[in-house]
Amino acid sequence: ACSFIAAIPVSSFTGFQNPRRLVRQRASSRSIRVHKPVQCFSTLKLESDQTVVRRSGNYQPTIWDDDYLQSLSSVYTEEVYTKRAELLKEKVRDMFGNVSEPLDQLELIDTLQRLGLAYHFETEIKKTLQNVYNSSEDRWKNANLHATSLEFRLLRQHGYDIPQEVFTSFKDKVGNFMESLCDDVKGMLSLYEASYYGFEGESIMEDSWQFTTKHLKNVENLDSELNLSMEVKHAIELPLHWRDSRLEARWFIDVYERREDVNHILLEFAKLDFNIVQGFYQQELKELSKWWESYGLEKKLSFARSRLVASFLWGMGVVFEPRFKYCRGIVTKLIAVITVIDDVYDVYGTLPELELFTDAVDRWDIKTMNQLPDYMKICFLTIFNFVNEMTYEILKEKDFDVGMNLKNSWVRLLQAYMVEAKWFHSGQKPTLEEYMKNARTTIAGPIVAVHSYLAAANPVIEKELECLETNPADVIYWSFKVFRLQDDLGTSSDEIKRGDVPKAIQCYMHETGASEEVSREQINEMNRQLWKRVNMYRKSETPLSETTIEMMLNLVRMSHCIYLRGVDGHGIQELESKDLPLSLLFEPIPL
Ligand code: LA6
Ligand code: MN
Ligand code: MN
Ligand code: MN
Repeated sequence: ACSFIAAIPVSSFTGFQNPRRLVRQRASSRSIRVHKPVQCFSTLKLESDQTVVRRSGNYQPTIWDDDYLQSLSSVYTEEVYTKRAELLKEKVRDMFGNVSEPLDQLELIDTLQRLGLAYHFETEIKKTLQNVYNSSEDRWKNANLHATSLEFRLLRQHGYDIPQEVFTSFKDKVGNFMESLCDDVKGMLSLYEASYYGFEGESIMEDSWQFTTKHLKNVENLDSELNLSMEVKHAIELPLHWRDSRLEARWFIDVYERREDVNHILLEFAKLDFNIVQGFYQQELKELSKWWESYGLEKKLSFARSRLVASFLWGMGVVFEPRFKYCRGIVTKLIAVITVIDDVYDVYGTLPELELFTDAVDRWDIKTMNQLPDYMKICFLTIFNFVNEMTYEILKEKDFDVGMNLKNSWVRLLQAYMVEAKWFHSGQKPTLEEYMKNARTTIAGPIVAVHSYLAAANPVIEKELECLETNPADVIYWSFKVFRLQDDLGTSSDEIKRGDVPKAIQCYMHETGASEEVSREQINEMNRQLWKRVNMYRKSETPLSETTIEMMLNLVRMSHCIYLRGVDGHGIQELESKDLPLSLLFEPIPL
């Protein structure tokens, strides 16, 4: 029975001999799971007659099961609707020729972006912004706060060099923003949104944020202007720069409809396009759900989360455009699998098992799979098959072998999971810095980066791939820290109750003696500062294309939305967490 050991170096003498079949448990059981004794080698701390006490995340089964997903149907992918949408699209395209005032042009672009329609008019938007940029010299002396702020925001968003000094004309002699601006709520709101495009060290931008935040919080309850006060509330909750664009579209379409100056062509097109895209998503979800069912993890590994629909939201967050269906599917599958594997490392697996598993994935050989307990064989094969399936598809499509790139990105994730598992099982408490260094990998940003890049890029550029794998450019590096901090804000309360390593909030509390509430505020503030750095590095020299960077920032934006208000919108499916799938994926907008 020991023969396979000979081939394995001493460092991996962590194998179980002839693992027994696991006792299957139901997800609904809340009791601690006690399994049959597992026999192991003496190098392990476990004695052969010791029982393994397993924990459970007490997660609920998915509320969006395969039966539900297969029952979805949308009329909007039918030709009557897609034809009508094409017609409306041409009418909107004409609008670019019919607006000549720069402010009107900028507002058209902003409205299209917020309605979720900008992706249809990339060329027109680029051209218009270039014109605005070329002719803006004099207008910076403009006294219109809204116009200046909107222009600043859109130009920075699209990569133009615009100095913060455009706002000096709104400051008094001592350098403070003029108090009279506070009456102009629309202008203040625009300045507030613009302030999120600031770079590290830009004091005027920081002042704009301080100034507008303070005053907008006071005007949240303007009774006279319901729409405007709703917009203020919405912006204070999360600025545009950090919002997922689909979610914003769904919200903004309703707001736009109530505006006095609503353009009915834009409105109709926005609703129709939203519903058509939603119809495509539903078709994709049906296919993905069949795939997920074929693995059967929900039944086999009932201690773990089965979260296909939530995973799809992340995929949609990374790339929402219909033409990126493949990439969206890959991200969905990847995150659904990671969510299960994460539960194995955080909750269910014993330390020796986890070492064995990490090692098995590193070896990437089904011959070494037999040393794993049954439940881990299933995990191993899920990863193995998923990676091979994707490798095959990319080889077929792009003549490029990405097998080892994908596998290695998994190994890096699992090794980082291992670091956390060792901390947890030894009771060792990392410092915030130590924790974050590792946690930017365990949040899965790096592995999503490799998979989504390989799925979307054509051709694959080796230098870009290498940059994502080994030496993450600053813009990505810092943004994944935001991603991690967002997850910790949303999930760590339950994680700590369940038993886990101290997450960012607890490390911070531990180090500074601050209360949880203060620590949470500080972490939010860290995120705001991190975004400034991200904004700054976004413009620096990097092998990464604008599209690649945008995909990764979109992932981070989705984390702001999924974990909004400190709620675990990925794992928990109650209350507002249900609203996201409902409003984005399942319920069309009434026309
Ligand atoms: C978050 O769960 C989760 F499911 C992950 C797999 C993280 C990766 C990314 C997503 C969802 P949890 P942990 C895009 O909060 O253990 O358990 O890293 O992740 O904090
Ligand atoms: Mn976890
Ligand atoms: Mn984890
Ligand atoms: Mn977490």
